Amino acid sequence: MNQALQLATRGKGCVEPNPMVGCVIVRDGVIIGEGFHAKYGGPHAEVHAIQNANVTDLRGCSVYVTLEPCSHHGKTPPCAERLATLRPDRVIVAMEDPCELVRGKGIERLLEANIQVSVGICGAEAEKLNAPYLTLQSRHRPYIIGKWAMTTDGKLATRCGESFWISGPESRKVVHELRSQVDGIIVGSGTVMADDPLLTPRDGGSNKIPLRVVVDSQLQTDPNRQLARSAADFPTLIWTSQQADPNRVQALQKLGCEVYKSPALSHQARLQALLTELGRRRCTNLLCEGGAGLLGALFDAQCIDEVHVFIAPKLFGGGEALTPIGGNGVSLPSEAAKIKDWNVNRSGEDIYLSGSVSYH
Ligand code: AOF
Ligand code: ZN
Repeated sequence: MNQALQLATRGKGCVEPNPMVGCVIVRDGVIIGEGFHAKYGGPHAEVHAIQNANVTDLRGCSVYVTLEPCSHHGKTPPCAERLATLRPDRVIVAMEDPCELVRGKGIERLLEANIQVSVGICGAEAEKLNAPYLTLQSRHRPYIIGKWAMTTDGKLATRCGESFWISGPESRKVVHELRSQVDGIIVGSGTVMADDPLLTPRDGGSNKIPLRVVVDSQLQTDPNRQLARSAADFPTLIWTSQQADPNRVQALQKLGCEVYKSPALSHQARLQALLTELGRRRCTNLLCEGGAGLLGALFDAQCIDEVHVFIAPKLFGGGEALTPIGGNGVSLPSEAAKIKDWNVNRSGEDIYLSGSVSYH
């Protein structure tokens, strides 16, 4: 199952909104076939593994698969049916597929065919691997990754708002890799005005073009910003309110931006409406690159699911200099959100920390 999980990760950034799935077929203690879901709309992991095994039936085999084999006709035919026909002795499943169309029906189909089924082997690892898929299925919103670079004294910028550069080139390369694996990148309008970012993956090695999203209640995004000027080539959604200046809406739309005037009245309600809309579009994972205001609003709504933080060996000082997460925050240390699965790495001169966030 560990080998199947390892294989599954190779679909990262290419299969969403589908889950990452890996499959290993074993006969007499020897691996005879392996496969993974490689591309959205393409064959499932089981199909690749069966093809790789190159056998006419699976009698005497154990099939290890990181997700319950599907039972429905989607873009591809049902894997459970295919396995039922090929008759392996045993199918070992890491976790049930929470997708409404499947949810236990794949396992049922295998049992019906008198195939032995075990569920839950490496279940926690499988759930961690597909946390974004699970978030989209259960909360109907994207899995949100907060990313920032800060000085050792926890500053995002100097007291004058200057931030180029905090992290080193190696860390900036990691960020481009992260960008190339997500479906969307979100920032607040303050970040667009202060940093004029392009928010596209470069040096990432993937062909994916994430949707760029700007949270901009006052519609401050100037049509001269790089983000607006490149909207014909890179999809851009600007999420604003009913107060938005119609002339500016028109200017941004002319450049290719999608401008959505949310009817919701409060900032929090508009943010929730945005996350719901992104979920509806099946945006599975969303990278938030700041600023402190947007990260704070997401944190207060308990919507930051994972963090990637670069700490540079520099000090800015300054009581007015911004720190990464604004908003209200918690009042007691005992109310702190906790970071699980803490990864601590070096990235050039910086320290690179990442982990998932738990609010309870
Ligand atoms: C599997 N094996 O490797 C994957 C599964 O539209 P389709 O046909 O590609 O089906 C997508 C759904 O199939 C997806 O939402 C999830 O429930 C399941 N994914 N199932 O047996 C796989 N990727
Ligand atoms: Zn399938």
